[in-house]
Amino acid sequence: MSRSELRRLQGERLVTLVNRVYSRVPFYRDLFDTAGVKPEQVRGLGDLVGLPMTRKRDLRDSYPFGLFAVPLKEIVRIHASSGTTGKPTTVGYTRNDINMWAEVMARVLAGVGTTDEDVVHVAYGYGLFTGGLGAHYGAELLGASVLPISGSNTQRQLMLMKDFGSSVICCTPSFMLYLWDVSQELGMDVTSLPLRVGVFGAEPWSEGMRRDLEQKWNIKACDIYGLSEIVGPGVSCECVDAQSGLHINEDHFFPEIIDPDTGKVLDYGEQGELVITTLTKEGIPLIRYRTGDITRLNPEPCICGRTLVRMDRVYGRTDDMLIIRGVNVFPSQVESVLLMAPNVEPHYRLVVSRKGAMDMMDVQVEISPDLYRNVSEAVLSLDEISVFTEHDILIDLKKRIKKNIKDIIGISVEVSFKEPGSIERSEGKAQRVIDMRKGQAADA
Ligand code: DLL
Repeated sequence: MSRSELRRLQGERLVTLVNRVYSRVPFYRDLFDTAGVKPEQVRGLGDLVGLPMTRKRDLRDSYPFGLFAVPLKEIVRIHASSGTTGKPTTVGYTRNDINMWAEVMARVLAGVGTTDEDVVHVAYGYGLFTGGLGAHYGAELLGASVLPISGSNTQRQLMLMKDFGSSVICCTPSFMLYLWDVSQELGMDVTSLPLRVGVFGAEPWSEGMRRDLEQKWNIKACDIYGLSEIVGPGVSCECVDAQSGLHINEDHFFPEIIDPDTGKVLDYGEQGELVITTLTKEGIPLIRYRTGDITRLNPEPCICGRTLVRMDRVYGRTDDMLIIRGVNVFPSQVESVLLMAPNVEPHYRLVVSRKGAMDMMDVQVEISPDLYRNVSEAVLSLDEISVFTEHDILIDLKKRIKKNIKDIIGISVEVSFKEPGSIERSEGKAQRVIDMRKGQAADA
């Protein structure tokens, strides 16, 4: 579809959406009335910018079903976020919503080269989390043979991958790393598996991590993005031809980028917070929903021929952004720098604390098994630290990583090396940050 045709379609859908939510959802009626917006004033896409925005707290405040635009009778599926910080957020899907979701997921899987000849290994978690079922329905709609293995059970995953000839895998990038670790322990040569492509998302990851996964597994690694509030996975995804930006399924999810502090809409190319309007969703339509995710948009045509706007890989969430001595830092930026260094593994965590008024960050990263063997002769554990810290190779490596972080991100950090395998592996979304400042008084 040309961009002008697409714009017309988006405009028509927006007008229908605004009228529907105003007449059906008391929350939106109040929101619009308070903002002084009448639905009949919205005649096309140009009027979107005048509409009020919505946020995660609106979903929380209306827990569990307050934002639903249809009676429960028409809802055929309910998903919910984990709700680690308070009440979960609930999302309900009508049958049409499930069909739309399957369609966008089928589209993105086709975009990474999946066909009905593939065995699609779905290792995202099945359950209230949207990853598993989202990928499942899309792959099934394409006619692929779907393996609904879900997360965990790493050894079994590897066995089935080999026996069933999985050719496409869907999971978090951190789980893919974990699978690789286990394959090495088992002495498996994963590069000779039929696996061709990985569809990785649900957490931030870097270009360095992409290169690492592609090389370890001999596959193409594509980035997929989504959030449960909007639909789940399938809001956007890279195509395998370019692997350069994630095509947003704009006919269903209209993107804007705003300055997170002022709310001002930014131009294409400018970095800011992604805001999405669901143009076709029935169960729980969202208008100008602030995702909290930082990215930017690129409308240039892609070599793959798709005309859908592309977003950059998500650098991180506004609420995961660390402020270290006044500098904004996303964990994925640290990951990029770590992956440039030789002899360290992509297993890391960032421990943030406060000493007096100073924020401190300790970058804890595993060294490679080879280096570990070299420096320890495979006997001592890194806890018996002096041998290691005084080892020339490690001293040099530490200096180099610290300098790169200082040069590229602009902060001074501590770096601690950890024994291979000692940092907890993740079967879902990796937990990269331990922020101890929350419990620490400024003068502690
Ligand atoms: O993570 C949906 C999903 C499942 C996406 C499988 C991709 C693959 P939630 O649990 O609601 O939904 O978490 C959504 O995860 O706002 C982002 O902050 C983050 N996120 C998702 N995909 C990516 C990605 C699913 N590719 C939140 N890169 C979002 C960076 C991502 N962050």
